Amino acid sequence: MDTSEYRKWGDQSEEAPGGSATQVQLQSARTELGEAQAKLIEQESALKELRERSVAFLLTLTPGIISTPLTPAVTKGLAEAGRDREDVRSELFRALEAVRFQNSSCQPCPKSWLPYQGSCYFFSVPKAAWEEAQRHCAGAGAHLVIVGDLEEQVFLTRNTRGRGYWLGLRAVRRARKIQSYQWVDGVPLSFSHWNQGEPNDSLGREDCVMMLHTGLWNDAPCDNERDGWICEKRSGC
Ligand SMILES: [Ca+2]
Ligand SMILES: [Ca+2]
Repeated sequence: MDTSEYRKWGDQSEEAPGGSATQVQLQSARTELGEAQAKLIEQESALKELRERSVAFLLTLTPGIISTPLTPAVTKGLAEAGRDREDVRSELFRALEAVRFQNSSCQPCPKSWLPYQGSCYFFSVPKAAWEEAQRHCAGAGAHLVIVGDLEEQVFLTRNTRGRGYWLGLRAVRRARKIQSYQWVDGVPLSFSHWNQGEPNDSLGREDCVMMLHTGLWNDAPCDNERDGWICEKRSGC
C-alpha cells in the first residue's frame, strides 16, 4: 500500500517544535529571577548591616545629642542603600513579570478545541474519508489523533457525543496481509482499544482505524465517509 501520505509524519514527534525554545526562554527567565533574588538578599543584608552600624553609632552618642540629625555620611549611606534596594526590587519585579509572561505565553487551545493534558483536540461535525480528514487536521497545524494511553482514550470516549471519528492510525499491509498498525507519526501501535472482533479487515480492505461512538476502535475502509475525525495538536504549554 501507499504509505507516502503518512510516512511524512515519521520525523515529527507529538511535541510542538517550539516547545524546547519556550523551555529555554522559561529557564532563562528563571535564572534571571534567581539572580535578582540573590541580589535583593545581598542588598537587604547590606542595608541591615548599615542600619546596625548607624544604631551602634547613635548609641555611642551622649543622650543629649541623640536628637541631632544623622551625620551627612550616614544619611548618604542610608539613601544610597535605599536606592539600591529600589533598583533590586524593580529588577526582581521585571524578572517575575518575565516568568509570568512565559507562563501566560502558553498558547491556549483554539476556539472549539478541547484541552487535555497538554494537547488540543478538535472533534469534527462533518464527515470525510480518512485522507481528507488528515488534510483537515494538517491544515490546522494538527494531525489525526494519536491515542497514547487509556487516560487519553477515556477523555476521547467522554467526548464522542454519539458519533464515530477517524483516528490517526493505519494498517501496514504487505502482500495483502496486515502486518501491524502505525500512528501518523510513524510510531507503531502499543496501546489499543479495539471493539470485540476487531480489527477484522473485512473484505481485506480495512486499512484505516476509527473510533465508534462507544470509544472502541474499528478498522474500516479508508474511503468511508461515514465518520467525522479528531485532530490533535500540542498546546505549547
Ligand atoms: Ca495523543
Ligand atoms: Ca472492521
